Amino acid sequence: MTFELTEEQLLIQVNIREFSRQVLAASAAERDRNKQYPTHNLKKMGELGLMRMLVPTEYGGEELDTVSYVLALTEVAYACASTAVIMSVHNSIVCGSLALFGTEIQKQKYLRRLAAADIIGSFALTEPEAGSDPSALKSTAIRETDTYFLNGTKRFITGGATSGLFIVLARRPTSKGHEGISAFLVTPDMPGFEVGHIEEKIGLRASDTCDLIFSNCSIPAENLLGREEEGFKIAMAGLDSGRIGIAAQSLGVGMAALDIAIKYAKERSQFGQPIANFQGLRWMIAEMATDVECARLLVLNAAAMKDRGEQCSSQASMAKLYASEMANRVTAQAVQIHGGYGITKDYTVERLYRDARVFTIYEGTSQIQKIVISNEILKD
Ligand code: COS
Repeated sequence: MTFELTEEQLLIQVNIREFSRQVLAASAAERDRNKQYPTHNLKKMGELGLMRMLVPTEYGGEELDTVSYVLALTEVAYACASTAVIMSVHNSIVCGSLALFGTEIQKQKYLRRLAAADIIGSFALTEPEAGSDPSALKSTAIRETDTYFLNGTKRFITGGATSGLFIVLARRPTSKGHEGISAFLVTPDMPGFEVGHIEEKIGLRASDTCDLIFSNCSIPAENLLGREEEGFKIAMAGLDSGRIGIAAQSLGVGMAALDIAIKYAKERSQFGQPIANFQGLRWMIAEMATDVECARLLVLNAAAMKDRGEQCSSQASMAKLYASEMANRVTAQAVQIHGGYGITKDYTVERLYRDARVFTIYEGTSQIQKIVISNEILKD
């Protein structure tokens, strides 16, 4: 399987590579240390069009293809994984779901602002007792005339304390399972919205992860996204796109770890010669490069299928499964190649290793991806 990129796609890749390595990479270590949200960099990314890549031009977007998008997202992740997850959720799930399911009024009101990066979008599905099984969510939405009243707690919400728009999933009180779940567009100024506990995390420390608490939060009825009780499918479709995004993020981190490990192996001498001369390390580097290349092909394949309008849930899950596991293997090997230095804050691989850890967990664990893939393969 080879991929021939168009001139436009190559140009996007080169330009975003230059921007990411010059601008985003420069402050990534400091932001990781200080848990500092990349407000400034997101503004610059907005100016470059990175926060509206998939939005139709009629709402101020770039209307680019998914392949271009994953190329750009990979470059951003190469430089800063925290920034990449914000870019991924905003573009893949939030802008994508609004473009697909939003009303004209919702698109004019919210999609335009998201496209301009005036506000960043977040996705609020997970709850304390509904992670891998989102059909167990307990948050409720009750309609009274023109208002929905939302009650419940969302957990592990990327951008919970910083985003300006949330897609929130909640259910009709008496409903069970996939039934009765609806999606809502919620802004932090709506009465009854509160940011709860902010997590102290191992990695992706420059992107906040929070509880959101809804106490009779009043949402105008016009902020229902899609049809009533269509929420589970909206969330699943959003996650199909989201998983391609997280796969691209994982690829970027894996590529960075590989490049840094190669450079170090050539510079570091032991036994009177560069450690890159030793077969033990050469084979490790060969395996890491092969791993990265496999992930790259799966990511591009899933993105290209999406661009062709093909059903790609399974390929999105394959890309996410493989790339996220790859990022964990490759960052661990990069730390190993660095020896003792690899576990110190002075070396970038230490941050990459920590950042990669969540990739096999969020937007569906590796085990969930295997359910999606096997269900597709084994269906009648
Ligand atoms: N796109 C659109 N609709 C989808 C879909 C998709 N990718 N996947 C499932 N659906 C629909 C099904 O067609 C089905 O609809 P009908 O009832 O009309 O037939 C409905 O959703 C239920 O599907 P299914 O029975 O497959 O749901 P399950 O509860 O068995 O769950 C998994 C399926 C495990 C795949 C799902 O729960 C999942 O993705 N879990 C992980 C959630 C996750 O990623 N959490 C992380 C938090 S988000 S950061």
